[in-house]
Order: sequence, then structure tokens, then C-alpha cells
Amino acid sequence: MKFPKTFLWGGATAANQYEGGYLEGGKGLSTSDAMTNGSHTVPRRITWKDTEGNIHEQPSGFGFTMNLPEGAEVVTAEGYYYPSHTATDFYGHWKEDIALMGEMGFRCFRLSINWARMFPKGDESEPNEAGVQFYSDVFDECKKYGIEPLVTLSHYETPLYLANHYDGWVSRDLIDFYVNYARTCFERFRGKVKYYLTFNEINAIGMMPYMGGGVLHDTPLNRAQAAHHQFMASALTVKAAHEMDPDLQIGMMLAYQPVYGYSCDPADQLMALKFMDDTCFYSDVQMLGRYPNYKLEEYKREGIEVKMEADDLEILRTYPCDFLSFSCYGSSTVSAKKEGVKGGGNMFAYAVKNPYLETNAWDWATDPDVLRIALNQLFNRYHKPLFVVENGIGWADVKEEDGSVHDSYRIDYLRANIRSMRDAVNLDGIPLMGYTMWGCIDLVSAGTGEMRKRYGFVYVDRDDEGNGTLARSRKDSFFWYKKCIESDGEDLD
Ligand code: BGP
Repeated sequence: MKFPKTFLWGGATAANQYEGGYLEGGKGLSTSDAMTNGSHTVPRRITWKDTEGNIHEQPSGFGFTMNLPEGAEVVTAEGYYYPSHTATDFYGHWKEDIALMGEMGFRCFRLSINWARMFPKGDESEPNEAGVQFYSDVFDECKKYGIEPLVTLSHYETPLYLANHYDGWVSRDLIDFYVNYARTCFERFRGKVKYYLTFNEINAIGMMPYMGGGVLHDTPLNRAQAAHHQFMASALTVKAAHEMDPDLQIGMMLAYQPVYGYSCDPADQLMALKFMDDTCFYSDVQMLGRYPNYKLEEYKREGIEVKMEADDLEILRTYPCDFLSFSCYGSSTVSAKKEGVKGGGNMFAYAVKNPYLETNAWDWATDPDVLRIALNQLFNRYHKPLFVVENGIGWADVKEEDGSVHDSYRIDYLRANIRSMRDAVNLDGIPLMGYTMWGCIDLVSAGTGEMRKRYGFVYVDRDDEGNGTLARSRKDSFFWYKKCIESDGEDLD
């Protein structure tokens, strides 16, 4: 069994974790530029300044939420280490990195544009030309290797100015700023980029509104309002794209994990179903074009009244996304009785440990059937093309003296996941556009701000305190993935 020749094999990154060059070429600050490093046990922090000029830090922990006093602002401050500032310096290594991707045979490279590199404050009408030039050069370089860029317009960063002056996506003004930014990309990167994603893991806005949308005053209503504004921005971006260039395809992006009930107790199954609804609320709006009943009832129960303009619902109905992309690292298991040991995972902190699955050092479970299950669930709900844009395993890799890394655990993980995806395509007939492995070149972890938690096929010499030469070297998985792509996913040995 194999994948079609048109399958978009590749890797995924995000500017705030990879690009660096945080003040180069006129870039403005992003929300992520004020997030410090952390670890599996120590949360990342966000630094802010009160009206007297005193610096504070907000331990974010799980959730990345903020509740600032009136007049306070998020800032960067002396004496803190902010990993996004250099990250793994794609800004200084883009030619080398794209060549490595070409060597592996990538047909697709998922990267995000840093909104504040294009519009340093976020509310300008004209872009920063140096930012436009940078991305334009990157896309031209991709073309040399036959690599199709897949561009996320907003991956866990909002221009910091918009957070401080508008409370991020709580403000309806951000819709226009974002659509202007999106239109600028469509115009300036015409013929270079065909696939865009509007918001990385859009469900993040409901769980970690600072990270997902630069929200500085976190309340249940503000979360719901910010989500509505992102839905509107996404729908209007689809509209603009289709009007400006019929070749463009706009995807939504969801953090997805199939949720299992711990036992066949109906209470566990119901709980799993409700957790899945919590996630699928976001894709129901963006793919089906309407707010689902279960969410409207929940808002009513909780007294949340989202402000909408007269034609908002009509716009959502008319401009759903063209395809659904998602991240999926493993599954989650829930129990109504809270049995079992507490498990970890990508944003889903409520999980219990699944006794059938192994976990890595960060407690993320590896599930060999997860992609087949996820792809079936999502296709049978939305009947639109799918794209796996994040999947992979974080590991504290050890580099040998000659630069090699023997990451057999990563190869085992990818083998199981790609096989599961291949079954979904060949046995279940799922229309899958491609697969971009997360963090293809080592980058900073979003959850912990560490370098130690590595995902890449390529090792980058950089540690948790910012030391290292940033030199690149190939891991064993680099050669394995190259062989996998060459054989269209048939050879997974
Ligand atoms: C997803 C994010 C990515 C990425 C990944 C791995 O939620 O979209 O930005 O970081 O998770 O998470 P982490 O970096 O915390 O290991």
C-alpha cells in the first residue's frame, strides 16, 4: 500500500518557535516574544509592567491565560530569557534549511508568517516591505526544490501592540486588521503560495486565550467573543481569497485528539463524546458554517451572550473553509470516575492514563491507530479534504560527536503513525492532501519553551539557555523519512 504521487509529504514549523530574528528587518514584537522559557515541571511565564513601571511575571502554567490590571501592559524585560527571539534561527538559515528539506524530498513545507514581521503593530494599512521580501525569498527558494509552501497566517502570535491596545481578539477591530494582512499576503505572494491556514489550532482560543489570541483579560465571555471574531476573520479571509485568486485554497486548523472513554460505562462514553464536542465546536463553525446546538445551549446556561452583527451568521454560512487541517499527536482517555493515573498530552490536561499506550518523557501517549481513527471521524463529520499538518514525538535526543542522532524511537513512532494514515487512505478512502511532520528542523517547544523537547529530522545545536552554534546535522530519522517519501510511503522499514 502507498500514497498517491500528488501526496504532499513534508514538515511543519511556526515562526514563533523557529524563525528568530525577532527585531530584524523592522519586525514588531509579538505576544510570543514576551513568553519566557520553562520546562516540563516549571511553567513558562509572561512578563508585564504595571502603571508604575514595575515588572511582574505571570506564571502561565497550563492555559497561558492573562488577567492584567487596568493600564498594565505585556512587555519584554531585562534579565529574562525569551526563546522566540532567536529560536533556531530560520531567519539566518533559511537557504540551508530548505536545502535539507529538498534533500529529504519534501513536497510541502508548512511555515507560519509572523504577522508582526508583515505589520509590526498590526493595525497599519501598508506592510513592512522588508518582511514581505523575506517571505517572498523563502517561497522562491521553496520553488527551486519543488516544495509547495503551506502557510499559517497566525500561529500562536498576535502583534503585541494589538494585545496591549485592543485586548487582542476580544476586539472586533482585529477582524479588519487580519483580513487586510491576509489580502496583502494573497496579493504579494500570488503565484508563490496556494495553500493557507487561517489560525493554528483555533480551539486554543478557548483554552489559552493569550497564546491563541493575545487576550489580556480572560473571562468566559471574552473567550467566546474572541473565538467569534476569529471565525469571522477566517470566513472573510476565505471570501477574499476566492475573489482574489481562484487557485487559492484556505484551510482551518484544529488541535485534534480522539477521546476515548476509559471503560464501557456509558458515563465514560458520554464524557468522551462531550470532550469531542468541545473540540469540534470550532470545526463545526468553520466547516459546516453554523454554531452547533450544544454550544448555543451551553452559552445560554452560562449566561454568555456573544455580540454579533446582523449578517455575521450569514457570512459564516457562506464562507466555510475549503479543507480541514489538524494536529494530532496521540489520543486522550477520560473517565467519569477519575480512575487511573492522570495523563498528559497536547493541551488536554484532564486526561487519565491509558494502560494500553506508551508515553514519552512529557507524558504524551503514542497511539498506533490514532490517525486512522482521527481521519475517519473528521471525514465522516465534514466530508471535506483533510490534511495532517502536525504529528510527531518530542524527545530529549542525544547528539553523538559526529553530529549524528540515533532516534529509533522517532522512527518507530512515525512508522506506526504513517501506517495508520496509509490504512485510512487505502482501506477507508479518506481524501488526504498531505502530511507535515511537526518540527522537522528542531525548534523551541510551544508548551514548555524548551529546546530539550526535540521533534526534528535535523538536529540544531542550541540548548535551553540559548547556548550553541545553531549548526544543523542529520538524525537517523532524516534518512528514514527520505526513503519513506521516495517510496510514496510504501517502504516504512
Ligand atoms: C501544537 C502546536 C505547535 C507545537 C506542538 C508540539 O499544539 O501547534 O506549535 O509546539 O503542539 O507541542 P510542544 O511544542 O509543546 O511539544
